Amino acid sequence: MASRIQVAECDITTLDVDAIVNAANSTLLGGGGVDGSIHRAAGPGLLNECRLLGGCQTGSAKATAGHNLKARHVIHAVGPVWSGGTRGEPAKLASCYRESLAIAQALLCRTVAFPCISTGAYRFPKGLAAQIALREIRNFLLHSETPERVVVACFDRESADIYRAALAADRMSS
Ligand code: AR6
Repeated sequence: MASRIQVAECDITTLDVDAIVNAANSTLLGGGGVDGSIHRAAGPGLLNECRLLGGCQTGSAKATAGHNLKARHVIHAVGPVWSGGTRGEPAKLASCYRESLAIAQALLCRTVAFPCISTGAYRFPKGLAAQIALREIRNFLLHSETPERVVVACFDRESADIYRAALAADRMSS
């Protein structure tokens, strides 16, 4: 199972995968961080398409085309803002991963890349976010052959180290 999950330390916009997931906000109209990078790399067609989606609730996701990206699709997921963990943030983050994977499956994506949703501007603790992300990705792949491979695209060394350690522990125990 763990072999279908890979960690890459990279800019997610450069990846040649069927779909990349965006860490968006509920307007779906762009912003900073990975959202800003995806919109810059995809070009203005992405924003035009996003305008038609009518926003998206926290914990949910919606798909668009990839426009100028190598990826054919962008799945825009809206993670929770961390405010101490008592407002359902973990469940909402888990839901982002599940919904994004279900959309990727419906779009017949063989390869999907995720950023570390909510761990930047939205301040979700990185270790807890990684535990939730890996749990949801593993559970999904356990019950589905599609997508075949999921890449977690980490922008910083700290996040990549957290994911590599968690995956190594998973391999030891399986
Ligand atoms: N490739 C991969 N990961 C990236 C990239 C990139 N090019 N750029 C940043 N990251 P953030 P959030 C990492 O803040 O916390 C936006 O303004 C980053 O290091 O992008 O979900 C939206 O519009 C961090 O680990 O997203 C929302 O308003 C992770 O991506 C808000 O920020 C997420 O950081 C969403 O906040």
